[in-house]
Amino acid sequence: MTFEERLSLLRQQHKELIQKENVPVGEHNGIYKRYSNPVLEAEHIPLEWRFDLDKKTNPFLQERLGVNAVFNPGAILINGKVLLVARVEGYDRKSFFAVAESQSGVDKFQFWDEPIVLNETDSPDTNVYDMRVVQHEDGWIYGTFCTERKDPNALKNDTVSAIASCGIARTKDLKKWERLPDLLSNSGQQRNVVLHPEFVDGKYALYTRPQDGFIKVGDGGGIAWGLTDSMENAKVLSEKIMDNRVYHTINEVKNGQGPAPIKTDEGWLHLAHGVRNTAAGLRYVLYLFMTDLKEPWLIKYKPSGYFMASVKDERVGDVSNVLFCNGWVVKDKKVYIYYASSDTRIHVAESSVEQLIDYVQNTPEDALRSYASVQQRLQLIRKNNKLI
Ligand code: M1P
Repeated sequence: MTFEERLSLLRQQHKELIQKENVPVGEHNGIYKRYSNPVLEAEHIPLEWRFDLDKKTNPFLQERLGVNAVFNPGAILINGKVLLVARVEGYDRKSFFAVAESQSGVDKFQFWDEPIVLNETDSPDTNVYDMRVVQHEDGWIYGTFCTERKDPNALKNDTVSAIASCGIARTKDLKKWERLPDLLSNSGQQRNVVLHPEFVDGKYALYTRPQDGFIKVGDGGGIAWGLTDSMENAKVLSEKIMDNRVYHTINEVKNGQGPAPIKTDEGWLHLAHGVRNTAAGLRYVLYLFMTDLKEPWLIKYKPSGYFMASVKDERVGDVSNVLFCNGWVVKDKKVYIYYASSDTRIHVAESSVEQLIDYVQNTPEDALRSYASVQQRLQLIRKNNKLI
């Protein structure tokens, strides 16, 4: 095949992929429905970002800068379009952010011409990932993300230990970003920091996740709540755990706030991830809860167990058995949940605010013991049997 033929084939395959329509698949839980195809994968990345398309310098049309995965996107609705700020990870293991947009929110996502250029602070990031994108009532769109650097106190031969902190940037259009200083807090490590969209007591409010080690939570852990006077020099001096880790539950090992919560008449709807350990490694699932409208750190409803866990092809990837979500949008009364599976690809699930409120308010809480869990189920069975 000539250079020209191969290029034309690559272009054709890419076009077909990004124009593919997506359809809901039969899901019978009454809570949400999944869509059949991932909305973004590594293959969606434009050819110009991966190949040198100049025949003179690349006669074999080789891929020069491969992309390994596209996952964990922030999400925002602007002028009726869904914009995903995806985590794009190259073969070199470095992640960066790139915006892809779609009119429908379920298919035909297309990347903008170039990835986001995020300036560094005085302490350059080694890796940045998992941006939460929030339209704040102060008028700015904020991105909070994880910035990872080598632990300066690591022993000489330790090439693994890292420090995770919360990076902050803001924008009006997702094109031009202003990098702000990283969040200061008393915790050794911070990932999964999310900005609450409204002021609380005149301050910016953050959902944090204090932990002692990069992977291990140590004495920390749990989704916490903290306030800061400004986002230009964000500083959280006190973090109050609002959703703790609990023995033998889906978030026994750790958890983290997903996207910013959605405001409803009944309270703030939250989506989070919970992690437990297994013989096969960590298992990440998604769960939902609702907090008080005026005091968003107070949990009013928390259904037992998970809301979504990986199924079928979602189960396998770079880090298998992981569902992670840091982006959702409300569009035309529907809620689109952009979740990533196994640190590899992005999917969408569709629900509505009404369905999610019903789910959080009417699903029993975790009974915490097998006996009590059977009682919950008996209650359901006997109620149903009376209907016959
Ligand atoms: O590999 C699973 C996830 O692990 C981390 O999440 P957490 O901080 O909750 O452990 C992040 O690296 C996330 O990107 C990743 O999907």
